[in-house]
Amino acid sequence: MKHLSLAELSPQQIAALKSQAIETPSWGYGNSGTRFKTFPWPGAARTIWEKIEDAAEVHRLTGIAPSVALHIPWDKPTKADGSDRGAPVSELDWAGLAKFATDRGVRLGAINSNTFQSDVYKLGSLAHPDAAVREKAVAHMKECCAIMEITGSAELSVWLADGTNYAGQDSIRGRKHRVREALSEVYSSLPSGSRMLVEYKFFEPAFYFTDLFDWGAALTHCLALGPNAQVLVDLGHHAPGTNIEAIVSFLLDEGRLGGFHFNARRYADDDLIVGTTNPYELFLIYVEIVSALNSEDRVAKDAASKIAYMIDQSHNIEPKVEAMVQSVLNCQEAFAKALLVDQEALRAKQIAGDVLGAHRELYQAFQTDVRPLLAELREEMGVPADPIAAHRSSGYNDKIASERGSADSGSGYPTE
Ligand code: PSV
Ligand code: MN
Repeated sequence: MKHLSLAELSPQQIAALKSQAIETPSWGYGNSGTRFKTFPWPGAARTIWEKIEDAAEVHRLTGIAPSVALHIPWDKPTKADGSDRGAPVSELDWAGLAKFATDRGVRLGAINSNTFQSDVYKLGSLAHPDAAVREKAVAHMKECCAIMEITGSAELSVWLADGTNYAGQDSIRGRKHRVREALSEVYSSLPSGSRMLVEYKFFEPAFYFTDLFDWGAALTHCLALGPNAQVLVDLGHHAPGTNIEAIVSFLLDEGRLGGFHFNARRYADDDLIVGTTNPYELFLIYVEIVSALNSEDRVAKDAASKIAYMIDQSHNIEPKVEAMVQSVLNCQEAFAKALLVDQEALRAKQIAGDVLGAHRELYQAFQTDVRPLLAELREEMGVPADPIAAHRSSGYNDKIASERGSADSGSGYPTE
């Protein structure tokens, strides 16, 4: 395997690596599990304050995880004494939470709405047949927009659990219209300069039909909503064998790739550490991004420069902070390898019809060992050359385990 040192990279490649930014999810730091069991992890974050502390630790170790995504209402900044429990979400101390984050070297990132845990959402949220339920869901999303105003968050990430279990259960076109109308209402409440990222998923929790079932459905809504509505690609939300890098390339070319939820899957929406099951896929996704960043095409280049790179993982048997550090590092390696692709040589081989030569241009970049150069890069950035080793020897895990203890086990996601 070919090794490279940092000195062999161009100043542009080094600058690109230094400015890489991956957002980590608050929900990846707390206990979460499968529908069968949640195994408590000693020291797992119990509150949004602790989640932010863990996110700050991941940034301290890697230097490229400067923001943390929030999920509402899971991440309400309620007071420790519980005196503001039940207060309207918009009246809570979001500014204080944002300051708590910046004091620790990170900032608040995307706001994720949650319209999938209330009993009223049994038949859907934005697609629900009852207008009163749709209004509740829209009101929640507008509340998320109000939070964004205070926290300065630039993205509202919308994922709907809406769908049906049986053919005939509801009108597919009727549901599409309801989703469109509700999304338009939310879109008009977006803080200026912010974006709505529309996430799709082909199944689960609904088993027959999902209202936002693929990138085509998400894109169609985004095109109707306006330029600030863009598609969010969660790597776990595709059928096996789907060519995700082609979706990425297509959306970039349309100027509608808003962001990613990085994770890895083997069978379904497994939410495993990104890059662990198919590192080649992750590399190929980054190849498409780098190609757009380097292209003359203004639309694709602009879209690529604004991508919100976010992780969406739930760790059920892994140590939370270490798992997140590993994910961030895997994204860094994939990006570094993609930057090594010789774009000119590749183009020349493509034009010449050199099928295997062109393929090898990509594959040799994938096969390069970028670990030594990334260790050098990290030293230049003032972070540990080996973040995993640094984390393991830092005592951080023991410290949080003794301070926070083991939360009660349970199952599934936290509730309101
Ligand atoms: C749904 O599976 C999803 O990917 C959405 O992004 C949610 O917001 C997130 O997971 C919750 O974990
Ligand atoms: Mn997701």
